[in-house]
Amino acid sequence: MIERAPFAEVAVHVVTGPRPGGWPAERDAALAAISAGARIVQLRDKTSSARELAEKAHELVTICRKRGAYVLVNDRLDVALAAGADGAHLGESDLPWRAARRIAPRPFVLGFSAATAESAREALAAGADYVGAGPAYVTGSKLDAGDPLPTARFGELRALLGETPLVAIGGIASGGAAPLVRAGADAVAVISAVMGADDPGEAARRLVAEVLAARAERAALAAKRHPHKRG
Ligand code: TZP
Ligand code: MG
Repeated sequence: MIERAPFAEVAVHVVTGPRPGGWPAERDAALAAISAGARIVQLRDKTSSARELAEKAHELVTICRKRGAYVLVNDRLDVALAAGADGAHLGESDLPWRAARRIAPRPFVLGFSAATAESAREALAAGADYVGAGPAYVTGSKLDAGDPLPTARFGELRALLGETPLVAIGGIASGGAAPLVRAGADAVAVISAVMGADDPGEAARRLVAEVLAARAERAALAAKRHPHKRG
């Protein structure tokens, strides 16, 4: 049994998505990423039935619990709760965020998608444990993702989120995480960088190292600017 790191320390969320070989291959890619240091798996699957989703979530929960990783379910709070997952990730067309928080009090983890300052304030007020913002870059994994956000947006969002982690998503691969973290993101979430990799473990390992190095750079810069402030 591996001890679970505090949620705010997590550097990389692996989000499931299409991989040749279907579910066992997608699950195994996510688990390889976990072994390589990603500490969150988000089950994202827009086509399975609720029953199938609950089975997949339950499989992930059983394995990830032993390995000190969190399991979140995209879109479906009901499935997340039924499967004993750690949390859910909800966008602007999923359950209303305040209602979700009422149904699922902490320590259940709720992440909300918010790409603008207004929406991020709403997410905070509704009780977000983290905010996901994207797309950071052009992505082929979400057809309605829209245009990439300006990198400076991650700085604006960071400034208003306080202690709440900001997770960047969308088109992030090796080399693309550091600029976002330097700008203000605390972690990155990826689908294709891991699901589409020949070696998902290696892809995750690189991303984790990149995020941690960029976080350290940002902290060092902040310490230089404000030598008496913590963090
Ligand atoms: N939300 C915004 S962009 C995106 C989601 C789910 C897709 C991320 O996938 P990829 O393959 O990492 O670009
Ligand atoms: Mg959604």
